[in-house]
Amino acid sequence: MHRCFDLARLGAGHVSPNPMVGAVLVYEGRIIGEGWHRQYGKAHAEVNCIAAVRDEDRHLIEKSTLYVSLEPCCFQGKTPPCTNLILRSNIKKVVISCLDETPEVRGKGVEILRSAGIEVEVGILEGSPFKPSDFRNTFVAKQRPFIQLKFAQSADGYMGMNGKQVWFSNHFSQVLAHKGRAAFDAILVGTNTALTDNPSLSNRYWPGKSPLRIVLDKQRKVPSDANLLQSTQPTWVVCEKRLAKDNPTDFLHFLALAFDKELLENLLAELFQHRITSLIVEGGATTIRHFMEKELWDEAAIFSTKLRLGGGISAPTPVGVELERLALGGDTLTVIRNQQPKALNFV
Ligand code: AOF
Ligand code: ZN
Repeated sequence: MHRCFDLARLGAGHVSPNPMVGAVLVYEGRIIGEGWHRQYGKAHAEVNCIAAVRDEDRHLIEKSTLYVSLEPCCFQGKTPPCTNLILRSNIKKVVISCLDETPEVRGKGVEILRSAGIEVEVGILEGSPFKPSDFRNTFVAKQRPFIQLKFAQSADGYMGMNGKQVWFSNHFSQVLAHKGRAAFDAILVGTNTALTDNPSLSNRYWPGKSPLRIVLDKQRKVPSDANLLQSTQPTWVVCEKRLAKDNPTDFLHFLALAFDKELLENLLAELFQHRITSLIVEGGATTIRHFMEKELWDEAAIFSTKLRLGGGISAPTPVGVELERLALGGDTLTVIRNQQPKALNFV
């Protein structure tokens, strides 16, 4: 299953709003085929996995166990149901990590396989951090993107200085942060961060795409020459009112929303409509706290450094279960999973 997860992640940045999925076919301890969902609308992991089996091993398919990181689909979407392929291939055992929360599937894939006499195991590695199905399953079950709060903090618990950019995480942390940008659909910052740091929010240190940028700019304080308003990647300016001089282009979109108590819910509903399945909330502290107050977050990725700032803006303290702790040179990445993330189901 770990191998399935690794394969699945090769689809990061290419499959949204579909899930990343990986599959391996194992005969007596030997992998005879593996595959992953490579591109939205194209072949599923199971299809690529079975197609990858060499001619001399094809007679072993029906005696093999299929491991797959997500419940096989059972309806005709852009591609045919994988359950049909599994039945047709005469596979007798299927091991799955997570159910597919897509309403047309959600357990029906397993049911179809079991009622055909296939042995099915579900739930392997379900509690892992960064599960490849997290984005999709959160998106369909909670009707909002999977939300990661991401920030760096000093050894004495500060996230930055008032009105001044401070850079304190190391290059390993930066590379990993950009890997996240390649995998997530969108990245959001508040006005103060846009003004103080002038970030470009592009992905420069990892192969792959850059995410959709979103800036919360109620009163339109971010100047038009700010890095994040340049035409390198699609960008949404979320504001209270559109201005006459606004000039939307292919990459720049102005979204007028009321900056009231429901702002985040309304913004997330808009992202859901646009099939954005994953969002990084990059800062600043106030914006991150707004998401925390509403329990509108799934995971926090905190890069802790050894540097002491001696004062400044206190870092938020998201409460949840620690899923992972990773040493990155002198920095440490801690991943925390929210135990009570809120859904956005208006129905
Ligand atoms: C799988 N294996 O590798 C993936 C699945 O429109 P389609 O044909 O791409 O199908 C969409 C459905 O398939 C939806 O339920 C989505 O969660 C699932 N994705 N399923 O069996 C895969 N990527
Ligand atoms: Zn499928």
